Amino acid sequence: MAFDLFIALCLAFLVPVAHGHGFVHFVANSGQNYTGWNPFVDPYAQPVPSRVVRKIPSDGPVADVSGPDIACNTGGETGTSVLADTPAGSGVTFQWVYWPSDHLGPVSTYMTSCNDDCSSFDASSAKWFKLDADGYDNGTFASQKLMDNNFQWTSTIPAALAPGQYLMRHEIIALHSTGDPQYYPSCTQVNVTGNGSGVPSDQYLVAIPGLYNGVQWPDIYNNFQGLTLPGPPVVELGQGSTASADPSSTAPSSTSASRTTASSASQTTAISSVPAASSTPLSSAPKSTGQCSLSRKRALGRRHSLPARFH
Ligand SMILES: *[C@@H]1O[C@H](CO)[C@@H](O)[C@H](O)[C@H]1NC(C)=O
Ligand SMILES: *[C@@H]1O[C@H](CO)[C@@H](O)[C@H](O)[C@H]1NC(C)=O
Ligand SMILES: *[C@@H]1O[C@H](CO)[C@@H](O)[C@H](O)[C@H]1NC(C)=O
Ligand SMILES: *[C@@H]1O[C@H](CO)[C@@H](O)[C@H](O)[C@H]1NC(C)=O
Ligand SMILES: [Cu+2]
Repeated sequence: MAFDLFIALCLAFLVPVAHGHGFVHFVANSGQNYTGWNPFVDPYAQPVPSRVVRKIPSDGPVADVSGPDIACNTGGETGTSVLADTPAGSGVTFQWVYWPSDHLGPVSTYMTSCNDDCSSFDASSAKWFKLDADGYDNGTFASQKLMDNNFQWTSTIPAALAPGQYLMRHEIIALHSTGDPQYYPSCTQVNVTGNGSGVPSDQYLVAIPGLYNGVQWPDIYNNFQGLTLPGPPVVELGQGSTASADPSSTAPSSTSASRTTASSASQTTAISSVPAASSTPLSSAPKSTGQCSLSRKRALGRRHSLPARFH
């Protein structure tokens, strides 16, 4: 049964459609617009280009929230040789090449220090702080907002952040397949400039993997009450200080908050050891891991001939 379905899905890839899922195609800051890592072009170029965006293998999702690939996408634990010089306090715009409108869900951007050298920094063991996270607001999913904004999402680097090398982890989560969330993380290497000395205190830090362990996303089609996003509050830096965690200022657990802010974020189990909920074979079969015998590249581009819940 499961095998027959798998074959059927593989055959369905033969029906041509226009698009895959999309990925971060450009990253623009106040000074420059950088080309991101294009998984369908860059690996085949001579020479292979160095991008400020770490490599991704495809435009498909990461499914395992407890493995290292959830940090910076598959293979993104390791760095590239270039960074985007970006002033503290300025915005960084992530430009997606495409996004399917039925892949509804949250958008968020986290950041972590590379400990002076992003090129050799293992993202999967990092502690991250949240710049922004948006789920569902007044009838609109964050993914839709991104699409409506010319497929762009802008996140602002805290003005007081100490200069140095950082990773910006920008992500869309697609919730169209109930019980089988799809994570599309992407990491950009930035060299933050400025005179700040701010270092986020522990209350703002979370491990990834860890952030999504045990998180149960709701069915967005039935009795949907809104989204509560996991993770710490949006980071706040004092006047260049490294103020230690103050328990009384910890944000309380929220209700069905749609937009996560410093005051409404839910303090979930940051580094829980609860394993990720296993997904059903039905919805996990066509994950974009190139498991069909077809060329992975071609299959990815054709996945969208299937109903949304199949990809
Ligand atoms: C970056 O450049 C690309 C290609 O020209 C363009 O499509 C995109 O809108 C630019 N992004 C920003 C934020 O300027
Ligand atoms: C909520 O959405 C409705 C319908 O689109 C719109 O008229 C209203 O202005 C929105 N409210 C806010 C606070 O954005
Ligand atoms: C980062 O920016 C600082 C300040 O402009 C500069 O001195 C340094 O060389 C940059 N580092 C890298 C690796 O580009
Ligand atoms: C950092 O401080 C120096 C010296 O005070 C100043 O010239 C420079 O403009 C400052 N840079 C920023 C980004 O504030
Ligand atoms: Cu899809």
